[in-house]
Amino acid sequence: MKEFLNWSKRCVVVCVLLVFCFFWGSTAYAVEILMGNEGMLVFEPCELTIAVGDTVTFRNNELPPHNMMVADHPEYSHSDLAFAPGESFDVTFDKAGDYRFQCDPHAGAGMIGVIHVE
Ligand SMILES: [Cu+2]
Repeated sequence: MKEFLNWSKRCVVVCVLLVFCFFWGSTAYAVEILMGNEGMLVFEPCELTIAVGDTVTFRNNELPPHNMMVADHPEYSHSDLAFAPGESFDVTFDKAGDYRFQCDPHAGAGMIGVIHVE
């Protein structure tokens, strides 16, 4: 009997995890890209793949000011420079494509990235 209870408890845990994973996987998820990281003028991560409709949060981390300009896509760009630590802005990508972006003040230092929207 005790063994049966243990087994049924495990079953409940597995079921809860499965339900959790199902809902987690089905919601549009939010991703964060840090601007400036570990003393480097970089986007971290500088490449990622998201689904159509997903929102990316760009957050000031180190060495501001930063902005985020998407080549040929002013509608996704954020030209205003973020100065304050932790300052952030959200960009929702509602069309599939590969979007190359850069931080205008630091593009020459390699602060560039690409987002693949599938
Ligand atoms: Cu920058």
